[in-house]
Amino acid sequence: VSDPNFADGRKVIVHLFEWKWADIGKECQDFLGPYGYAGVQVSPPSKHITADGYPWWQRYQPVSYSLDGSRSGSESEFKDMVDKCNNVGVRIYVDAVINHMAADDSYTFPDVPYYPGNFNVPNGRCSSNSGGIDDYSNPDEVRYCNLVGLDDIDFSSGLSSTKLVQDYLNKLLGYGVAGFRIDAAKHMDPTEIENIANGLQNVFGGRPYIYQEVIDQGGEPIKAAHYTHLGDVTEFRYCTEIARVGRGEVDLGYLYNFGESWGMLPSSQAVVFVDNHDNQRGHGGAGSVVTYTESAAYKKATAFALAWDYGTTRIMSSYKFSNTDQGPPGSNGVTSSPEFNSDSSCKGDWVCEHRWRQIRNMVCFRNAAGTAPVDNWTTRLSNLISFSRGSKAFFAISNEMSDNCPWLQTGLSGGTYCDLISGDPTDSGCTGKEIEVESDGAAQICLEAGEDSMVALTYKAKS
Ligand code: LM2
Repeated sequence: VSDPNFADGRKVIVHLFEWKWADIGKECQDFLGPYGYAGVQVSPPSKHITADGYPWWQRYQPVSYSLDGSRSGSESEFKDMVDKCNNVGVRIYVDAVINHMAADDSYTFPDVPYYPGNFNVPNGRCSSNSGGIDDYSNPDEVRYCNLVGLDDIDFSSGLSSTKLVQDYLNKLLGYGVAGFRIDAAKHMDPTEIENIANGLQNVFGGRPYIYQEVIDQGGEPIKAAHYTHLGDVTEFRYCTEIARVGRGEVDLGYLYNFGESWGMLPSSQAVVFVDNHDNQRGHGGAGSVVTYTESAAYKKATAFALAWDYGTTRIMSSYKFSNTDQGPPGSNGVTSSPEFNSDSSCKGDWVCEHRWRQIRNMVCFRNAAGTAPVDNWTTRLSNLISFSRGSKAFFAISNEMSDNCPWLQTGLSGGTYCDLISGDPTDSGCTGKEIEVESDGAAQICLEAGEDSMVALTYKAKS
């Protein structure tokens, strides 16, 4: 359950939020495969409600387990996407909304079918007066009452989980999906998730990858750690800390033990991200996160996240929005396809953080670093640090107000390397900075103050 089923050498998932299946298949072939992305988290594929103004959150209100009737496309388009992506070594992870169906007073979803007897509120399992979650200090209420009015499924009898597993999750696995983000896992009993997970068929010769969305900022009785025996768990405390790194609000020197010793989950169980589709727009446990709108801080936070050896990393790929309900680019609820500039960035309202050079090259960095541990940690000035990943890769970052050119130990073998932050390696050299590493691994690294004040080298990008 904790093996992401990545193809060899790949490490990073991107959430292509609200992208259409056909566009994702193409993106796998044209971009994600070639640049070494490991997987895509796709928006919920089940049939969903439509609401006034076609907000993005329609997708979190399923009305059946049919794969026809989602804004991202049809069942056949979904299958085609999975095939295309798998063929280029990119896995698909489905955002599985399984805790609930849509908000509907009838508790009746004939296409599943589910009737009132399939839901916790009509079955008397919810103890709050309102039928909603009023008290987050009461775990039963969090799990058996309706989250923001959404009809909360009763999995206690096995009746509902059989339908869910057979008609939806196993069907997706049969199409070659590699695993699931379990939406609202905090709102489900771990034993109920376990029963569901046990019913899943194998994929890629092993168990499907499960990562559970548990928003645990501390202070509530339900903890992220209550779910780690079932699979990986999202680590939301990471978002707050990494935002401070990007914005220069924490001395970088403190990061030498960033991870579990900061009160977060063990690295092998954590799924980490700078922001997600909820907290980037003030939903879902928001907090102070950094997003594409602060691009300088965002690039630094993401680069550090990808360089540092903690957690399984997921990159957010967003669309621009001016109000927090706004659905994806398009009109009348029909999503548009992304279009690309000649520098490969996205046009218009698709942000495509995953295509930003600094971010896509740091995905290559993480792949190159592999399992090599952090080594050669150096603090020069309180806001200039560097470290290597064994002898595979080297990263330096500065939040200093001045330019600095220290000599640093890179851990790399001698030679000329292309910096992956300022440019790309080419057949004849580098489009960005070239860095000379001496035979003893030392190099003079210049970090100019301001945006992109980082240097990233890997053994693969020698010029
Ligand atoms: C999640 N994780 O646990 C998702 O990441 C999050 O995006 C989902 O909420 C939530 N759980 C349920 O799957 C989103 C959105 C909510 C929205 C719901 C359902 O953040 O604002 O709620 O999806 O569409 C909306 C309205 C809310 C209303 C509800 C029911 O905003 O005011 O509640 O629909 O009609 C009365």
